[in-house]
Amino acid sequence: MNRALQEALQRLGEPLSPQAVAIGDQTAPGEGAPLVARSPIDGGTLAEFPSAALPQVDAAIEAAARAYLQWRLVPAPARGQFVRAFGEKLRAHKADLATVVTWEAGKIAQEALGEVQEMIDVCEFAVGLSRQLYGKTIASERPGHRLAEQWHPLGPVGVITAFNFPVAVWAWNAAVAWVCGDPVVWKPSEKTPLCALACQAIFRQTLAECQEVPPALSSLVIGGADAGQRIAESTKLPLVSATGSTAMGRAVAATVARRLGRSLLELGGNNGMVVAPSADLELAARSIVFAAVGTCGQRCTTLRRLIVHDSVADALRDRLLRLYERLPIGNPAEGGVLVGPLVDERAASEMEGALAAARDQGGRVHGGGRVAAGVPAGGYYVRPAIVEISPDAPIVQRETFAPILYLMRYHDFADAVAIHNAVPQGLSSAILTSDVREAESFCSASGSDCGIVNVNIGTSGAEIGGAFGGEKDTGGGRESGSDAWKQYMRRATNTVNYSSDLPLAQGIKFDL
Ligand code: UN1
Repeated sequence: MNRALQEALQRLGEPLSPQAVAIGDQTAPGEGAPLVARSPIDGGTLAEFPSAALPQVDAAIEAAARAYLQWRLVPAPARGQFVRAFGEKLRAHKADLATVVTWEAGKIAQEALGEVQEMIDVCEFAVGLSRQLYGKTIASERPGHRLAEQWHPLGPVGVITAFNFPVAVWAWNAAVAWVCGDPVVWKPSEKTPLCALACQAIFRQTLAECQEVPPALSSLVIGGADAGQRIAESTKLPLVSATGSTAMGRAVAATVARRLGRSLLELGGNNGMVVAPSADLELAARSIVFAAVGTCGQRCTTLRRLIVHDSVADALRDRLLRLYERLPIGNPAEGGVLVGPLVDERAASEMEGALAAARDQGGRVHGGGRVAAGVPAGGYYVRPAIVEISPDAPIVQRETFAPILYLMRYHDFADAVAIHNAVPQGLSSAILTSDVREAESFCSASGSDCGIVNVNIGTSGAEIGGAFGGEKDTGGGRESGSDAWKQYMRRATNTVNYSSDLPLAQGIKFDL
């Protein structure tokens, strides 16, 4: 294991012999199939240990259910104080946690630090929320009656996350769930166990300094798809929040729906940007490159489809190609690098397959292909690609988790919006224009059909204060900011009669 990573883990208080199960402050070795985590940087083994077995997943769920009985009684502002303390620990460990993210997920240092900052931000948001879990008072139609809503904790929450945001997405869920009164059982991606263990280590440190907190407020089970399935099946988890592929989300949703549980899904994106003739092309180029090649094209918000007015398409393409030629590709732990590796061999072959399909479908491919020189051996480094292609090509319907940007042309604004919406996914979208009519119509009911609709910025890099998620195959869930907290609570509608009469609603007479 790399020295910098080793030292970061030690400072985080995570022992270098990882164990697959953590229930609060107790850890246990997994009793399931062996698991190996490799660094995308050089393919080197980072951790090798047995994964969690299903009875261990059940034990974590049981512990969370018991912790819930205690945690729901702690006043929400006091729950917020725990999240505040956790957020402070994150601040102190920001650089170390980012180092773990870089080595395990292959993110460049700037983006890894940004990911940890999202965790800190959502903790701050949740602390504020802990004093604002407001219910409504409603005018009762009956005299001497009060009609109001209360929001109560929901129960333990199952959280399933993906490799590409190995710490932030858990924090979006955990920080909000905790202030809402819900313990969390986390199944991270098998590709990023050390990131999860580091978060649990920070949780343990916070726990040691806080009173009244049941340890099983946070548990971790590192396992495969069967562990995720167990979480989806458990009637003890009223909410399951899952981030990942649409195929995974469909399986989780069907299982959770069978038991009438709640699921919160944040699945695939196939994000598009319309570039209008009035767009500032300098700003366009910068926002496009960050959105298309950041995290090596492995964000769910990555820009995958560029829909450019034909009057500016050639100029923009040439500008982008010049920038793409100069992209520093290499070891993400080294300063100055902007594009790190793909996560593994499978991701690299999927990228190759998508580019081959694009060529077959009439696409003109610029870039793509493996980078072997000047990068660590053993990692999958690729040259980001731009593909000029027709919007009718079937490949543009698919999310390939790699830096491939499809460039399509349009003539009429209405066509651009139609092309934009003609994919199964609906996460993030953007328009670059100086024309307020175009901007507003893209944001309107007949504009973009996505959950995130941006003007004059790219598709990725959302702030935590907004609700994050999207429509159609993206799964419909909303995590993080705004009123996403409501999904982590149950609503009780109270009608209180403080009169000595018994008038019935709807004016019903029922004289005895
Ligand atoms: C994800 O890729 O799953 O908006 C989350 C963004 C980040 C979160 C991405 N704030 O790009």
